[in-house]
Amino acid sequence: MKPIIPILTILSCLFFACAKQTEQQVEQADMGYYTAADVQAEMERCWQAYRTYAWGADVLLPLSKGSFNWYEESLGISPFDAYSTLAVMGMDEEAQEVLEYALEKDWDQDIYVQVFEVNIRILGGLLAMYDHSRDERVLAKAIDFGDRILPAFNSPSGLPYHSVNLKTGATAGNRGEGKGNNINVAQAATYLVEFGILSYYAQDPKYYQAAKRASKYIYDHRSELGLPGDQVDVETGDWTNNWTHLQAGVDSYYEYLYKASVLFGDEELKHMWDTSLIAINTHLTDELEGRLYYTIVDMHTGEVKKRSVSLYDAFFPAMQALSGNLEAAEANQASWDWLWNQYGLLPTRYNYGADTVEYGNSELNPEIIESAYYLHQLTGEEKYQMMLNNYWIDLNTCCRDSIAFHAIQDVRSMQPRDYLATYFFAETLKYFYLAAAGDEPFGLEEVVFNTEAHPFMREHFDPVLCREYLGFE
Ligand code: DMJ
Repeated sequence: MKPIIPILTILSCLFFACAKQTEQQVEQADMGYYTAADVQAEMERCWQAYRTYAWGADVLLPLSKGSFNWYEESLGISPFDAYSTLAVMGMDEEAQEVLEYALEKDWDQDIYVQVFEVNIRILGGLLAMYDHSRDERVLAKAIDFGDRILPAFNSPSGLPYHSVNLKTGATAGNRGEGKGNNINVAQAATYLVEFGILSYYAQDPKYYQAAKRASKYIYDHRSELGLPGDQVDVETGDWTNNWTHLQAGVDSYYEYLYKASVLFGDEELKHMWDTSLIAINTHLTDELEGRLYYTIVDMHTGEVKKRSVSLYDAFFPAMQALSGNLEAAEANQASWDWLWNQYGLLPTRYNYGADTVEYGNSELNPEIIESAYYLHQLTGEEKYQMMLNNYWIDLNTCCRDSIAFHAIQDVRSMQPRDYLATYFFAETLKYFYLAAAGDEPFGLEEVVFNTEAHPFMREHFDPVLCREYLGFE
């Protein structure tokens, strides 16, 4: 393995510079907006709660002051998700403690884990830890983890099985839900960013090649309208559902076509994104009462199947803004903002056709905040700061408890749920913080976030070396 250029270490320290009260932040406080320091104080409080009540477990249960693990044994997901936020906020001691925890973590666990989830949270978290710390031992851990999940891609189609055993490499379908070899498109094709970064740092194309084969499979099997289905069987390679959308279950497939093209300069992915966006704009847009939605249609006919959206779909204005479609991004974000203001949080699923809440739970999700952050950065308009401030106040009103934040069972009753999702550390607090911090740790143009908001500095990826290490033309 060739040594990494030392200047990167310096750059990375600069990008993750300590939080301090800038002029901009003093101004924000004067205007009554929340500040980066407010968010950092909440990160400190919540992280302390995790350390006190759940250290080593996957998830903090803030109301019972307990913990929860996704599987029979803990994967320690919260620390992996928290590291990059601790680093961005300049919480160096806490970040170092997590780094040392990561170095001790033994992945030789005889458990089946969801490949999609551990890729974005654990591998993504480890790679961001390496991107920041340049500690070669962290890279070794990331390679070890990557090698343990790579066997998931040994299917006839090249699409990953739903789950893989971390110790043996044996694969399994989505047994919990009795869906056999069925996976959704996001589970099939959200690997380009992490596997590309791993290939780059390990100087071994095998990871990126596996990820790209999976993404290309989904793209190449798109319908005559240019749209993928939303469920696929990894053994037969056939679609098992003709519905298509950009919502939960598909979302990050699209996200990674664009983000990986930006980070690595892979033009083929850029073409895939461009053609996909045309199909999305042609067939998925739906307007009702002056609001713009991206709906659910039949992949072959374009017939609308259901006028319903999930809060996860609020990632899309960020993608539209990032890829230069500001007008559509602003219109889309306005719809999400309207929905937020109906309830004071977003419900998990809302049927805009019937104006009814389908799933009322709300889980501290980041997407609407992420999009407001992108729009604020890219337009500079104060209305996005006001929007973010509104979300910050509502979240604090509905979800803040004595030790941290918790989910909500139903936005209509605001009954609390005893759960603090790991992405709250990785994403929700980070996007709030960055939106208020301005360009202090880094500007949006300098960074690409994986879908779990783990940041990677674009300058760290040399376009010529990307071709060599990732193995694309
Ligand atoms: C996160 O784990 C990731 O952003 C994922 O892509 C889908 N959304 C959740 C949080 O809502």
